[in-house]
Amino acid sequence: MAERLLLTQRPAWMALQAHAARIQKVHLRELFAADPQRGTRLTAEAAGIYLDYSKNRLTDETLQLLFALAEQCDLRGRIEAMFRGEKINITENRAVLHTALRAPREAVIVVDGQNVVPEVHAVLDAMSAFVEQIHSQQWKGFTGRPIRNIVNIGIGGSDLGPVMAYEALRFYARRDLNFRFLSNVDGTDFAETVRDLDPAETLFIVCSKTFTTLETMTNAATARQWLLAALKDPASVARHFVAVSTNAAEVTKFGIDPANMFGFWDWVGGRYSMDSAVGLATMLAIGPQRFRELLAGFHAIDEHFRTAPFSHNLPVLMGLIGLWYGCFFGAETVAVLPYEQYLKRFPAYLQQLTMESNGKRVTLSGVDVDYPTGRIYWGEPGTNGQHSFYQLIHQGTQLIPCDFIAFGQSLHPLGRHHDLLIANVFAQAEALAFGKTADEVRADGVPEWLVPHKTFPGNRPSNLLLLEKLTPFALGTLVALYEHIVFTQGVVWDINSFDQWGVELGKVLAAKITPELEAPTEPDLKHDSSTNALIRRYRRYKWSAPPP
Ligand code: G6Q
Repeated sequence: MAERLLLTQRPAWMALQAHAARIQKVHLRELFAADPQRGTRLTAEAAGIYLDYSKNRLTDETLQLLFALAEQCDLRGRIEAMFRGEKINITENRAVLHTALRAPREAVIVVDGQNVVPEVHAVLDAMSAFVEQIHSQQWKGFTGRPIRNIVNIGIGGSDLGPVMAYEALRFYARRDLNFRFLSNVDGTDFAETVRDLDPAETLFIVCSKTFTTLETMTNAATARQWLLAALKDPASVARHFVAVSTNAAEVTKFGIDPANMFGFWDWVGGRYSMDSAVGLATMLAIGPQRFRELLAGFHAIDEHFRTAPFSHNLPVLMGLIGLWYGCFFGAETVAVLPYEQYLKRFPAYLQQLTMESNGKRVTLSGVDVDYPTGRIYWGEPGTNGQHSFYQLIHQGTQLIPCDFIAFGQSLHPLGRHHDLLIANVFAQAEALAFGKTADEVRADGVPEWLVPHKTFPGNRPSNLLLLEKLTPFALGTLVALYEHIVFTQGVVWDINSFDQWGVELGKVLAAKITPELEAPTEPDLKHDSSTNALIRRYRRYKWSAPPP
């Protein structure tokens, strides 16, 4: 184990600081001019992902220093600790073993003296059997009708993964089943989700690790009422609800047959769970075989992350390059820009994965950090974003490193569409890196007063991930890539990427405020003056509303 120094006292960190002062003055134009091979040399490839990181503001020396920093932070040892099932989530005293969810049947991963891999495969087998029953229509609704609608009720990690994967893999999804994802406690979400559904043909998956989450349990209870209003018999619940959870007692209390509960374990964090039973909706959509291909994609990147030298290791490279901008260039955000319409929910998924994991301000030993940690992830699919926020990335005052994601083959090859799409992603990365100088603008005959407006400074960094085709396997590789980027950065920052205490306070306060909104007469309010006034105004609006 490396000596435990504060990050900013590590020799590589200090060297990077001095080095950054030099690199900040260098333009990507100069770096490319100095090395004609740069565009092929600064690339890496694994599990079908080709990463071009040449358009980043770095040199070989930068990379060496970043690798040295990773070594000094014992990244190698920490990777092994995670894969071995050590309880690296120290604030919750838990192992972090999402990698076990995609381990092959014969693998052995021991947690608390027990090999967890057989359990993982037992759940996958149970999920597969259930999916076959729905697909073959052996499983029928209470009135004997086949299931045509699947509604996943969950939130956060029990929603964002399933919905992202469903959208991403829709090309492979059964079109005879209608999938909906209900998450928000806002009644509008429930109303719009079920408005055109027939209860007799609808199956709800109540997806909640704890089975106590306010939003999910509120929606599940409303769904239960909705079903019973139509089918009248409490026995119908067992035919129209299944659960994904670790809490068998609460599942049974709800009326779900425990035989129809698909379990997972406390060593799977919510935002790392889309490849566990939380993926039941995904498996229902794409079938067990393709779900296993998805898992194989995850596993391929796991193996790569665990074994490849840092210099060729995609998550390590991307994690360290991201950290380089966050810590040494003041970059506060990262744009993730998939040029693939099916990945439209991928940035939203990554927001939770990255920001809930690395939005931390104390080290593992509880000391305040004196360097920036988790950055803001955001993005939209291209080319749409080009007609909206790219302006700021090209000519604004902030440095926004971009991750572009593109595929060599379209799932819908229509005329010139795909060439046009891909020409745009390559063009954007090129324009960001090299820009357009004032002289180049003048050479176009632009009048002098307009030149500053039409000049592109360039030197705006990006990674480009190019894959052959969006398949379940490819999606698995992409998600695992970002999971391990998060891990790499969390290790260097010396933070716990696997807890989320920051979501608790709001929950506690909301539980206090709810009865204050519901009380028939105004209660004694003891909040701050702003919160008190807002509660009073809400109560006025609420009680003045006409009855529904
Ligand atoms: C994820 C978080 C959080 C969690 C949701 C849902 O890492 O822990 O987003 O997934 O709060 O929790 P349940 O699955 O327990 O309902």
